[in-house]
This record gives sequence, C-alpha cells and structure tokens, in this order.
Amino acid sequence: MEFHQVGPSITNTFESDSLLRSTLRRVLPIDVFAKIETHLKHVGELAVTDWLRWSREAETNKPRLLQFDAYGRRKDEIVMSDGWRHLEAAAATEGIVASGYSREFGEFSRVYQAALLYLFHPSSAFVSCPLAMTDGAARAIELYGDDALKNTAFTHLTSRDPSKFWTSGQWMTEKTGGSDVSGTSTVARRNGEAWSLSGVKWFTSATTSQMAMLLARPEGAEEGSRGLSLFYTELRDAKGSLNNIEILRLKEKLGTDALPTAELRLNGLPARLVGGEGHGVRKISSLFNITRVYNSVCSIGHLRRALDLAQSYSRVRVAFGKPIIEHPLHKQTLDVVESSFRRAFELTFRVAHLLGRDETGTATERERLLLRALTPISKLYSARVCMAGVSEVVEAFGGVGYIEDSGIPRLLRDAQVFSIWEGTTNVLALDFLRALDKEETRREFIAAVEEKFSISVLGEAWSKAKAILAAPKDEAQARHLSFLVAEALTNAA
Ligand code: MFK
Repeated sequence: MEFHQVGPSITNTFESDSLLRSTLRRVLPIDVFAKIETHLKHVGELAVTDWLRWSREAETNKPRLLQFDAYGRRKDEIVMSDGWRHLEAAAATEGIVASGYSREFGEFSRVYQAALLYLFHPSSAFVSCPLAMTDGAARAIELYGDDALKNTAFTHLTSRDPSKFWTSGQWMTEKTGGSDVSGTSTVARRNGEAWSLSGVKWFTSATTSQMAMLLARPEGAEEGSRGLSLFYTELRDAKGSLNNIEILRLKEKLGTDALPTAELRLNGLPARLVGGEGHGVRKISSLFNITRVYNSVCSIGHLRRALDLAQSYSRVRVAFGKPIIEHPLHKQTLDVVESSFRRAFELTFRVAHLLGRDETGTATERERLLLRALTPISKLYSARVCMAGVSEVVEAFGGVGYIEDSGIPRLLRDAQVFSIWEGTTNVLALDFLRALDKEETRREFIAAVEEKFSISVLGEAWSKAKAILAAPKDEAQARHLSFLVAEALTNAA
C-alpha cells in the first residue's frame, strides 16, 4: 500500500503550554491565576478549533478592494472574509483589548492580557495587528484625550460587545517617512475648532477600522517632529461613506495576506486634535510603545505555534528507522530553538508585567525606566528570535516545509513582518539608546537591572553590555548592545 505521512497535530494551546502555565503560576497571585485559568483554557481550545478554521478561511479569502460600482461611481469598499469578521468579534468577546483596561487584576492585568493575546495571535490571521493599534489608541486617549473622546471612542475600543467594539488604525507611515516620522507631509488646516487633513498615508493596516490616530503638520507649524500634532478621526460619516478618504490600493505584501493594508489619500479628512498642538511624535509614542509590546507577544505566540508543529511532526515522522525526535541532532536543533523561544518569552512577559505596574501606578521609578528601556529590547529581540526559529522549523519539515499547502511557508513569510512592523531592529536599538540618553539614566538603568537580577545570572553578556554603556555613545554598537542586554536578562529562562 502507498505510504502517506501523518501530519502534525496541535491540541488546546493553553493546556499544552507548560511554560505559559508555569510562568503565570510564578508571576500571578494564586487567586488571580485561579480566576483566569478557566478562561485561558477556553481560549486555548478556541485557538485549535473555531479560530483556526476562521483564520484559514481569512487567509484563503484575501481582502479585496472594490474601487468602483457597476456605473463607475467611486465606492472604495474593502471586502473582508467571514473568517476575519468572526475573529474580530471573538477578540471583543474574549476581551483581548478590554482586559488591559478593566484592570480587574491590577498590576497583573497586562500579564493576563499578554496570555490571551499570545494564545489568540497564531490563530488570528493577524487580526492581532488592528488589535495592537486599537489598544495603543485607547492608551493615547487615556493619556491625552478629552472627556468626549474618553466617553465615546475609548468606550468602543475597550468594549467586549462585538456590536459596539471598534478597532483603530495608526496612520504614521508616509512616503516621506517610514522610520523617520518627522518627514510626515500630511497638512492639517484649521477652521475654528475643526481640522481637516490632506496628504497620503502609505501604510494603513486597519482600513476597515472605525477610527484612526494619525500625525499631521498644522499649516505654519515648525519643521521636524515637534511641529507635528496628533489627531483623531472617524473614517465614515453617519451614512457609512468614507470621510474624504480615497483608498488608492491594497498592498501586495510578502505575508499577512488576510490583513487589509492600504494606501490612502486624505482629501480634507475631518479630524480632532488630541492633546493640544505640537509634539506629535512624543504623543504617538504612547501608542507605539503599546503596539511594540503587542508585537513581542505576537512574535513569541507565532514561534510557539511553529515549534508546536515541528515538535509534533518530529514524533510522527520516521526516518532512518525511528521517529526523527529520537535522532539526537534533530532533537538538539529543536531544543536550541525552544531555548531561544523561552528567553524571548521571559523578556516579553516581564515587560508586560512592568507595563501593568506602570499603568496602575504601582511601578517604582526604576521599574518605569526598565519599562521604557526594555520595551524596544523585547520587541527587537522577540522578532529576531521568531524569524530565526521559524526558519529552522521550515527546515525541520524538510521538503514539506517548502510546500504551500502544508501551511509552513506562510509562517515564515508572516514572521518576517515582526522586525519591520512598529520599527525595524536598528530603529528599536537606537530607541534603546534614546531611552538611556543621559549618563545618569544609564547609571540608573544598570542599578535597576542589578537590583532585579543577580550578577551571577546576568553573566558575561552583562559585563560586556555595561562596558559599552560606560563608553561614549556609539550608534554603531546599538544593535550589539541590545542583544547583549536581552541575553543577559534572559539567562535564567
Ligand atoms: C502586522 C502586519 C503589518 C503589515 C505591514 C506593515 C509594514 C510596516 C508598516 C510600518 O510602517 S510599521 C513602522 C511604524 N513606524 C514606527 O514604528 C516608527 C519608527 N521610528 C521611530 O520609532 C523613530 O525613532 C521616531 C519616529 C520615534 C523618531 O522620531 P524623532 O522625532 O526623530 O525622535 P526624537 O526627536 O528623538 O523624539 C521626539 C520625542 O518623542 C522625544 O520626546 P521630547 O519631545 O519630550 O523630547 C522622545 O523622547 C519621544 N520618543 C521617541 N520615541 C519614544 C519617545 N518617547 C517614549 N517612547 C519612545 N519609544
């Protein structure tokens, strides 16, 4: 009889994830763990049943842009799959954004949320991307919004009711500025209290959202990022038509196929100023610091899924007379990926906890500094670990890993986005230097790290990092330094 290889299988991703469970048990008070355990089990089951089915459907039925109706009228409608809509609704129901704001578990709320997102992301077809921006927008409104925005937009963004839940875009990237946002050329014109914005937004990944936060330069404002202001806009009017927005095209991307990423032209888009004029980059950093935490959580969730598949496959695939997991070299190869995954996991959950402490006013000054400095480190490190690990997983499947309908190539294409989305590795490494700009801050950072970790655990990587931190600032070392810090802080993982 002809031989057919059995494929990999995955089961409830909460129950099968001993690292997630042990980390939550260690970090959370017993009563908090007891309260969330049932929910996480439920979510872990959805991740291998309904969500997995819907995400496959969303990835197969990619978004389509219908620019014109049959009579040539412009309509600029993005048609999304049922799978995508189900996943967005599920995200609301399970409180993936809301859990970060109800704060029922105080300083542990972001840890709980990170666990939810980690389980959701790999079966979400990147609905996790609009959720990241939604959460970031909620945070920016919490910090800078007026009462009207807090009572409307914020309530929608943090709703658990799918019929009320809104997602938000974060429209920052323009042709003139991807990493260098100071080059933003969208112009804001004032008419009394009202503003209208005109320009082209080059990457907008939540074009089906109800609202967006974006940067624009008020007429006459100074050059550079300080002259930019932060704005809030609603994409559609009361009749559901786009508010002076043209969708120019959907991007053809390397991966993240289910996600509608578009180029937009704003022709006098009505908008509201958030937090007063100027210092737009500083204000929108409250948003992208959240999306960077999401990026880290999604990276480790993504790699966990890839590893689960490779480990499962290694138990059912037989070569040279035994399952390939019993071949020491194959086992060692997967173990190396598993161990780098554990490091990235440890760092990401640490940052999530610091974020929760900061937002609930329980963080010390040193912890606030650690949060600021480790957010870019966790983001750049988890992205790189994910990309390298998924590449190894593709190889662990041999030829099948190179074949589309195994689902494995998609994992690799999608992983590549993590080091670009919300800032490249180099931009993040430089952000780490920005966070430690002053000599005094660098000394405080070293003290904060040594207060939390024993020197023997931090090891040689920490000694090397400290030597670089003590020397005059050298941008060319930023990346090397960032990886040394990540390695030192995760030695115990
Ligand atoms: C999921 C799939 C997605 C689908 C495909 C997506 C493909 C990719 C699409 C994208 O375009 S993602 C890219 C998104 N873009 C970014 O993440 C921006 C990357 N660039 C940076 O992060 C730059 O470092 C930055 C724009 C912040 C540089 O801006 P500036 O204005 O030249 O920096 P400057 O002058 O140092 O900082 C201005 C202010 O912001 C300062 O505050 P003050 O006004 O009080 O002095 C900084 O301290 C503050 N700031 C900057 N970064 C900060 C921050 N504050 C807190 N946290 C930070 N991280």
